[in-house]
Amino acid sequence: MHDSFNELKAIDEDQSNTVFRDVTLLALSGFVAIVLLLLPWLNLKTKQEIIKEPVGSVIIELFWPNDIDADLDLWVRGPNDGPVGYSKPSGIVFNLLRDDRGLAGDYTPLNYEISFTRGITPGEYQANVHLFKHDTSKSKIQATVSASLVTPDRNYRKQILEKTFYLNKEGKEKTILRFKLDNNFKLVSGSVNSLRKSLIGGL
Ligand SMILES: [Ca+2]
Repeated sequence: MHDSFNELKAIDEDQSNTVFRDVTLLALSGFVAIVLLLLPWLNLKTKQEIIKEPVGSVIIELFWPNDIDADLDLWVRGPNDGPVGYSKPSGIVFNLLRDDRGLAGDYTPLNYEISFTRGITPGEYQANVHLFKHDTSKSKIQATVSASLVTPDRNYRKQILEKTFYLNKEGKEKTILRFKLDNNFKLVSGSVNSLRKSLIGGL
């Protein structure tokens, strides 16, 4: 009698262990299934968070020959901001580092102006160049505007656009580059153009 009681008890324990294992496995597989189902959404959320983070800068540079004593001005405009140039060097999006006036008052031999953004905002960017003061020769000036993306903490720099053009009339303002960047800091396909739009006219 005593033995059979022990036997019954052993069977009970076996059954309850099996039930316990089954329930645990079921719960575990359910949890794994939920995690697997949620995984794409978790990834998407992370991507969206990265997109919203303003990382790096858009840099727009203007170069003209170092031996030409002419004053060219780079004027830029970022998304939802006003024009930024020598007489208004700070905006919400862009900052002009320096107004290069040719050979006058210059510590470097370079004829070079640069504007950069704090963060990369999606939307339209524009770069105009104004021949503020020509040199005495009044000959045609070849100049170049380039646009780059940089991420300083990752040592990343990539030129996305470059355009060479000519100016020869004092007071002439030219639209050199207009382009759009998307949420992933990529050029929007078909957005690059040079359709004339004054940036100094609205000042
Ligand atoms: Ca200048």
